[in-house]
Amino acid sequence: MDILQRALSCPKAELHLHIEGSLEPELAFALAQRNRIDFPFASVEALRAAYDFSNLQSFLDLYYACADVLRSEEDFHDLMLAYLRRAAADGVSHAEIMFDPQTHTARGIAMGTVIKGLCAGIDAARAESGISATLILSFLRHLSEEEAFATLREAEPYLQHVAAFGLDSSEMGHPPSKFERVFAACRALGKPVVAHAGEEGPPAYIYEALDLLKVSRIDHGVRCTEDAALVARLAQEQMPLTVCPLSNVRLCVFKEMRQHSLPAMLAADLCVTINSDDPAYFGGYLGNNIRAVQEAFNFDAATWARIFRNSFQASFISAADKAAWC
Ligand code: ES4
Ligand code: ZN
Repeated sequence: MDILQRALSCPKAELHLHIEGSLEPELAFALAQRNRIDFPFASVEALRAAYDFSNLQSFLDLYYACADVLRSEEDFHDLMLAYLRRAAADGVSHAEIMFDPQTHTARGIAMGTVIKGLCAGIDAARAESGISATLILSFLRHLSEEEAFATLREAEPYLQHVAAFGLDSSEMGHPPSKFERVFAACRALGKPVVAHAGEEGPPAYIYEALDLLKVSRIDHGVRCTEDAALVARLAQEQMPLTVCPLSNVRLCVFKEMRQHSLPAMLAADLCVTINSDDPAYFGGYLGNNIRAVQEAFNFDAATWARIFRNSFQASFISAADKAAWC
């Protein structure tokens, strides 16, 4: 078997995936019809044609608009099951999945509807293929600290279903420091925290995520290579970075895959993982990210083995389960 085929079939964990970003146009149209919603696109093709992004915000505008078709517990179940089926086909045996409750509660969808639906999808997928998955409740950083605290309060009855907390949405102008107190409250619940930092934002935001939010992983972090001292620290601490190659190219963080900082990050001994972010919007699931990276960089088998070992090491599964996978 060649290196690519082995990489595709190797057991791996996916640690950076927004469930709302796995909403395929076909499912979006089906849910719009089921929920009798006037969807502002004429066809699946017209919607796909709108996937022409110039930066993070241009994507987020469409991503939030499409999420409007998600209304019932069944919708969230169907979305989750569809993602986990595709992930399992790419060799994913464990996924830690972000969801944005504020995108839904702001539209009058109850927190319980979102979480119960997503958990039902996780249970169905596990029964089908054995894949395991947990949820990361992510706060929208363009909203206020007060709104984040209100969301945390609404989630209280469901915290047994929340493995960790995250921070996503528009990065520029919304530094991690804005959520220092929210994240302290999350950590006081005994849960790990992660944050998007250094996707579009500067290395200073990565320092803030480490020092103020006390994250266990940095989501993206690809701009760390602009700061040698930061790279040295991330390597020394073996701080995991959840890199999303196709996302970075689609959102113009890098002009093309060959310009991605991934090889430099690996050369600097960083704990890199590869993930799909918003696969319905960015050109594919984990398998397609692996194919695109291999086409650009032609990694050897040991590098792929290291990346997938990192994915389990960086996950929030038990030490015993890590030992079994690594
Ligand atoms: C996101 Cl790529 C990205 N960055 C920040 N927030 C997000 N939410 C969904 N995808
Ligand atoms: Zn993301």
